[in-house]
Order: sequence, then C-alpha cells, then structure tokens
Amino acid sequence: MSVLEKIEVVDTHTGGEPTRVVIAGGPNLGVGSPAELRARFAEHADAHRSAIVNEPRGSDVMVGALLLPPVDPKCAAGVIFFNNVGYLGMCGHGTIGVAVALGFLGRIGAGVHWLETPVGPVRLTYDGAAGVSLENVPSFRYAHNVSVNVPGIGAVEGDVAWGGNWFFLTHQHGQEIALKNVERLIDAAWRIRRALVAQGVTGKAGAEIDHIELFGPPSSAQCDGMNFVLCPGKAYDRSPCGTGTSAKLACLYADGALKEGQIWRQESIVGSVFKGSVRIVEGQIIPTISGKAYVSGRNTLLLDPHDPFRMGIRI
Ligand code: PYC
Repeated sequence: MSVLEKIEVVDTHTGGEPTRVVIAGGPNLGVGSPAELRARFAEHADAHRSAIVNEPRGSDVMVGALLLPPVDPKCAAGVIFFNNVGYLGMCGHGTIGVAVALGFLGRIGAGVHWLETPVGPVRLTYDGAAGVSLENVPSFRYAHNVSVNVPGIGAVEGDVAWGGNWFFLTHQHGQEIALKNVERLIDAAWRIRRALVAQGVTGKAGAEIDHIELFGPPSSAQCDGMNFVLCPGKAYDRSPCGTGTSAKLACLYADGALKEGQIWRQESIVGSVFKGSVRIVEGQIIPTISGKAYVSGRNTLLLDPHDPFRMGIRI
C-alpha cells in the first residue's frame, strides 16, 4: 500500500469567501520571516500550493493560509496566504478566517493578538466567537483618476491604491453590480486588468495591479457601497475583500469623503458586509476592517503518490 502524504486543515469562510488554514503537514520551508518563506514556498514547494487550493480538493475561489511559527514573539502565528495562481501579500478575509480557526483550535482566546504576514504584522481583536477586527497595514492611494483605454468598454478612469495588495478601483464599468451579472463583471474586470498591463499602468516600483475593484450602489440601506473584486486568478471575492476595502478607505480619505473614525460599510456582491474605518498614525492611513468568519470543516487532505492529480490541477 502506498504511503499517503497528510495535510491537516481547518476550513473557514468569511462572508462567503473560503480560507483553508493549513495547521500541520504543510511544506517544510525552514526558518525565516513570512516574506522569506513565501519566496521559498514559491520557488521550492509551489506544487503544494496547488495541491491545497486547486481542484480536485479545492476550487478557484479557495484561498490558502499556511500557518508558521512567528519570528516576532508578540505574534500568535505567522501566515502565508496563497490562491489558485500564486501568493498574496496580505488577505483581509483570510486574516479573519485564520483568527477564527485559531480560536476554534484553542490557540487564541477573546482579545488582542498579532499575526505576522509577508507585508508586516497585523493587529487583530477577536471576540471569542465569529467576530474579528483587524488593523491592516498602512494603505494609500498611489495614483488618482488614471485613464485606461479598455477594449470593448472604452475609456475607464480609476484610482490605483495599496491595501496590502494592489488595486485598480473604478465606478466606470458599465454594469450593475449584481450576482446575476457575474459573468459580465468578470469579463469587464479582466479586460481592465489586461489593459492596465498593456498600457503600463502599475503600482509602486512597477508592481503589477492584480486586483480589480468595481463599485456600485449598495442593495442595503445600511451599507455605503457595493463592490465586486476580481482576484489575480480570475476568481471573484465573495466577501467585500479586506485589502480591497482598505484600498477604498484610503481613496475615500484622500478625497475628503471619509473622516478619521467614520464608519464605512462595504457590501459584497453576495451581500456580506465588512465595517471599515481609518486612523491616521504619523501621517499614515491605518484601516480597521471588521467581519465574521465561520468554521466550515476540519479535514485531512490526502496526497496519494499514485494519483496523477495529487498536486491539483495547476492553472
Ligand atoms: O480579503 O483581502 C482580502 C482578499 C484578497 C483576495 C481575496 N480576499
């Protein structure tokens, strides 16, 4: 009988967006900061990224979170976030999912904790059940009213902003933000993303803008806006996207449309909501994002050496 490789996971979802938290049996990346280990993961163990999140065990929408021993002793854990095509700097819905998974496992209790991510430490407050608020990394608008010529759509103006990942944010997409339009929204966002690349529009230091965020009016009178976020591997975020909401808050603050401490309620295309606000610390915009996650499974992934798709179907 063949020896099966075993990977222990806790599955959660945050406002409908899944996070698969790897708690044991993940690739051995040695010691280092999450940024160093993310580079090692990509170079030496990328097949495990695919095995964990891609079909047949996962799906395009699944985000993985590999737990690491933290380098900084103030942190409860380190984490590397990854998806169907690669690795993320930070992930808001994923951080909420990781906190709830750590609570489920009894590794943290209600209170304030830190999580070490590849883009810096993130402070979170866990309510001991499903609720988590996270203070994201400093977020900022990098470019205002950038015009890009998008085949099939025309001229689209938007902002480029950082919220832990790079975003292009726009209201000009010609579609109603609604689940019934999801195929058209994916198509519009993907065209915008390709046009940004073709026309050389980037984030700081030439970074690729790999998240596209489209806006429209909310369906609920309790919310301030609805978004649709297309992630790097063409899956759309079911949650309001923590890093995307952070980028939005940075733009609103830059426009004078949001004051320090004022609450912004961001609705996702499936109707889940994140509450956001900003604090200004030494001139930097620090977003706080609050949402809820639920544990949806605890599982042992089995990798059979005879299975031709044991490492997932890689895109
Ligand atoms: O919540 O930040 C987020 C996120 C990024 C990609 C998917 N979700």
